[in-house]
Amino acid sequence: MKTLASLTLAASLLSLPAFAADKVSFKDPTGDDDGPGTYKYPTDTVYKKGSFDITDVNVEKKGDKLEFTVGVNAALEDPWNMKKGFSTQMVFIFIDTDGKEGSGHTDSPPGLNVQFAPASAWDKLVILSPQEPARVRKEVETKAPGLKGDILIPERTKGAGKKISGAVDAASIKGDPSQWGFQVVMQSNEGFPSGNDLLTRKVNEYEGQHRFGGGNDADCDPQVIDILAGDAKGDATEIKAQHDMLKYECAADGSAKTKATLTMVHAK
Ligand SMILES: [Ca+2]
Ligand SMILES: [Ca+2]
Ligand SMILES: [Ca+2]
Repeated sequence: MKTLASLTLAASLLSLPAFAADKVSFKDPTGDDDGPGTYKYPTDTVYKKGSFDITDVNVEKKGDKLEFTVGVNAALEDPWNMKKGFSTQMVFIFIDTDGKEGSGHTDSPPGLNVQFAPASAWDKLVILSPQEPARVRKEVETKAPGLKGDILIPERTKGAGKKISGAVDAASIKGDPSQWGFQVVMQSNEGFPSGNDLLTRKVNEYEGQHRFGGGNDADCDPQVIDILAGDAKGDATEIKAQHDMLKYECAADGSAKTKATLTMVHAK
């Protein structure tokens, strides 16, 4: 028999408009690690098939930390001896905490060559990189000074099995994760980035030993390999949604005529 106290507690929980969740999860289909549909991996064997293919994303509150875990479709390796359990991947987790049109950033760190729709302007960005946090921080300070106040770099990022994870202080991002918008962008860790690129690997017209192919030699193409799209439940229809979102057009001089424009996904 239920006690009056437990019935009252149940009723009060039900009446809460938005019940804070400690965990938010998304899924992404496999086989869409081709950006807008045309991208090819670099030819060197360290860029293992499936290793840039996002399969799932989990955001979990653990005590005073917020932990981000991104799954890929291949066992992680550390061919460049970065000592973090992975080497070739780099993940950008964009978060829209307020859901307000035009509130936040619509531009991205240099090297991704994407922008965000005003309704999906991001407020915080968590970078999961196999580089030392000090190196990532220095890159952010010199190459994205206007964004640095909203970029968070975990003190420890690690790869194990097929999962890349890192945690930040929960207090550094305000609100309830179940109500936030997310966009997770897979790139490749480039220790010798070109020009002003923030540790990102270039996508060119033709793939090379350390260059993705299927894009453009200039910076009008979105230099991203996999993103979340649609309802982010891993449905095959999300592949087309991703390819549509990453559509771009280059002008004759290599500047962006139409830049790929990202939107957020939401937990449902
Ligand atoms: Ca995927
Ligand atoms: Ca390019
Ligand atoms: Ca995807």
